[in-house]
Amino acid sequence: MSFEIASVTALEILDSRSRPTLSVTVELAGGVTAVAGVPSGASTGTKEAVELRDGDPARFGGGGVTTAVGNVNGEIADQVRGHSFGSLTEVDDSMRTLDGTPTKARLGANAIVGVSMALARALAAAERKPLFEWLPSFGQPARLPVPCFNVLNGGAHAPNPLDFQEFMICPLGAPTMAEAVRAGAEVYAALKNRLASGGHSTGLGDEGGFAPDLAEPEEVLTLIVAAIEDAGYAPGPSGVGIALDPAASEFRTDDGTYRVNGQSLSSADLIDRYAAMVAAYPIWSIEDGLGEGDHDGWQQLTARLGDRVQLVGDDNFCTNPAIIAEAIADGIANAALIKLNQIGTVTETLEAMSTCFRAGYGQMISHRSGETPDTFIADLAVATGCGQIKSGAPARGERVAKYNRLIEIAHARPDLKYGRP
Ligand code: 2PG
Ligand code: MG
Repeated sequence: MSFEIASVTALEILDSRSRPTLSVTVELAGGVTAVAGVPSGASTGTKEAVELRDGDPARFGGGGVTTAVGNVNGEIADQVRGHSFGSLTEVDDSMRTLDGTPTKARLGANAIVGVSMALARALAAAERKPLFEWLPSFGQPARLPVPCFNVLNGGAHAPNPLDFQEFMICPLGAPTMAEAVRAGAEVYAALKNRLASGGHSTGLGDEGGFAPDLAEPEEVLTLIVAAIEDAGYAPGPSGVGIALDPAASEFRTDDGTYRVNGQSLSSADLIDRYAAMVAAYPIWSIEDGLGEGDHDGWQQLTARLGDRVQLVGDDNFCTNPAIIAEAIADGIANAALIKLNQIGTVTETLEAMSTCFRAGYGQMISHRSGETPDTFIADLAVATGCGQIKSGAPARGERVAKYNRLIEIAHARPDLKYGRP
């Protein structure tokens, strides 16, 4: 199918953390329009595609995105408007060529990914298909993903003393999408009660999880297991399991050791600690268990726990197909976190996922800690059949929007299976 783009425009809007981001609108020549909101991270990998910020201290402390907005309204619009294209990939490729850098640093990955997402949506609408039916897959049939609810926040996402960034509850054994979301909400409520009755704060972190003054990861895990039981679910694969994103790059020190609750740990110490946690708690997935540059540590972690636990690369992989291919060859991790804005186009995101799929690596679709109500990732998770998504707590509108979209998709397509493939 060929199509023509009539207009591409962008606006500076706010994300969930009150920082500027882009809203991008694409109009096709037939009159169909679609909008996308661009997400933004806080614990970023050094090899992520570049999020272009103005750096003008007089606006938003330097965080404005008017340059990126101007690039959409100017150079990108001039490049793509009025031409006939045969696919989304052709447009994505033409924006990459126009940018001319390997990291989308000139035009901004935030500008480019917004156009790519809005265009995908417009093309789906033009074909009168929901986005999840329009997005191409690469061999895995569409399915409803296990939602991984980040119920307790630390690290770069909360001002508490907790070094680990994310503690997620995952209703692995839920019979349906709706029941999975219900389990997430019920355990979240039970955890709130446990925290309150223990005299802890129930204030929230950036992703809607609680952010109490707890510092020891094991103490948090014990509380979460108790909350799962309080809510009437079985902790583990038949009920509700636990996934971690320690985001270890954030607490790795210059000398290569890891600082956890005031203690200095070597990579080997931290791996021992994870092994003990996996033995004591229903943990099935650990993301960024070690820091981005800790190549040897990652190999040891994979050799030690890779046959028992999903080990997800985020900061070290950056949704980059070439980096993921190298890591696969090096025996690092067994899954990748997938974030559209880490690489900057829908096409390359799908490429990263298919690279994983071909190597038998898992793929977990992810939001960013700075979000908008955009639900693109819910459709992406279903279309690609990857079976897992993390979008924060079952609270706060920008997080819940994704889970509610999954409930809608499940309702519209009762034939789709729920769970990991
Ligand atoms: C992560 C993400 C999302 P951020 O580390 O996985 O939870 O955080 O968007 O801040 O990089
Ligand atoms: Mg992460």
